[in-house]
Amino acid sequence: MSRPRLSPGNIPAGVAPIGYVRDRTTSGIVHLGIGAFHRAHQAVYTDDALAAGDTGWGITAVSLRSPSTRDALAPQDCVYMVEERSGAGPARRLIGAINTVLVAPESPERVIAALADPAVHIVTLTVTEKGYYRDPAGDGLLFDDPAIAHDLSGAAPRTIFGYLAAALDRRQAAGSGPLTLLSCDNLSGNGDLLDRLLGAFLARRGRPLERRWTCPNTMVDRIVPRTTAADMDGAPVDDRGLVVTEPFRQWVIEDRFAGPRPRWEVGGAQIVADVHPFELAKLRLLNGSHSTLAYVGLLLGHTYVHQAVADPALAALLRRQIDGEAIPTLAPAAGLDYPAYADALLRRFDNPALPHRLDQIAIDGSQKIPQRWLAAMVERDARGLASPAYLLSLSAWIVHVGGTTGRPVDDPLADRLAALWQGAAGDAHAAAAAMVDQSGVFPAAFRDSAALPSALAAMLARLVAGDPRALIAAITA
Ligand code: CS2
Repeated sequence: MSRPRLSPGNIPAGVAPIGYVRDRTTSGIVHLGIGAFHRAHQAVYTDDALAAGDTGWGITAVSLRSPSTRDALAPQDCVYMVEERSGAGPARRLIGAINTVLVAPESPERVIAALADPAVHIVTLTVTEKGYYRDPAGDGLLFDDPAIAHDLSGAAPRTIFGYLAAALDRRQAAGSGPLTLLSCDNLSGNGDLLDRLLGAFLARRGRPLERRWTCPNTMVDRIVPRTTAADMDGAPVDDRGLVVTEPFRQWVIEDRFAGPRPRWEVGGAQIVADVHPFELAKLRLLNGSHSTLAYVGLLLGHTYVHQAVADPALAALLRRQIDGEAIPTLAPAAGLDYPAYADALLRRFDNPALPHRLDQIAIDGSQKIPQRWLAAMVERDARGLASPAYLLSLSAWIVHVGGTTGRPVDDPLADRLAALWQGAAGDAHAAAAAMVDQSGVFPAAFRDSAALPSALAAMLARLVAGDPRALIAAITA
């Protein structure tokens, strides 16, 4: 039997309602990349600001690829539930911050017009690591990528760079106010990176612009697994926009706005002078651990994060990587207690009420591991320190992308990585060397290190030759 559809007029009992009159809000933010993470993170902080009276900060959200989110949200007037899961049971809340969803490939012009609207002061982005078209090893813009080449030709945009450039052109021509471009993706120095890549795009395009934008760095954190059919079936109403998440959320934003902003701090956002230490801790401790759990956990036969962290061998490996290898790369910073942070995040991972699939985290590893593992490894190497736990994580990634586990590999470099593995014809040393030198994932400091490539080859050889559990035991002994 079909259940009633969620809408502003049909809110089930027990769901916290919207705390403001939606009809009185207007859009001051355009968000690029409306996935579950945005709906469970920035949209929630924005909802809190709207409820506090900042009514000019509704969100016009943009799907850069598929119409599915728009098709899910539009029939329910763009409201949806955020369901927080913990041992205490679910807590549900209605979010009304999103006013409309545009599907970029259907109407590029509407997206550019929204970005150019003088009432819009902020563009937030969650386009995932690969949405930045950066060379993972070197951080430059991938000019050879067909999508970037297409956008440089001046045709209707496909990438964030084409859209932002078109909007900045129009804003300059109309004398509209400056824009804050807020990257909310898990990249090191995400704002600086966006600024650099956008600058490279504009320079190559050859039509200079007066610089009327800023790109503050941000650290975003909330675990948001992909919503499943079972999640939707368990909800008290038919909500096609449902997102499930943990109670925890954190947003640290560099105080470098180009113009006005909503009071996101009423929802708990931290507006600070320097985001870097927060960002590094989050990438290396949380995301770095996630990727280890994903690749090693899948190898050991696990499906979910909460199962993987409950495996004593994997927990020991993670502790070794966190305490023995990652934390020593983090400089002391005011307000950051790394051991306490690590303990708290291991408790967050251990949340059976929020099944988080390891294969979801394993997606796009080529775009993730440079900032999650490799940067710490090369820093350690420069100090003469070995990183056996990282080397094992990396070996598990190579085995995964080699395609030998029978699992599909979802990664923009999947074909290249599989070919490198196959070219090595079962020789682990050759496979490691090919990955390091030819994948385009490893930074020069790794490739040129006297120790790292051979140490990786030796670890990969041990992993493919024997029992992974015995290898973990040897490393963590
Ligand atoms: C995860 C992140 O999928 C992944 O790669 O590591 O999405 C992680 O859940 C979030 O960054 C948590 O804030």
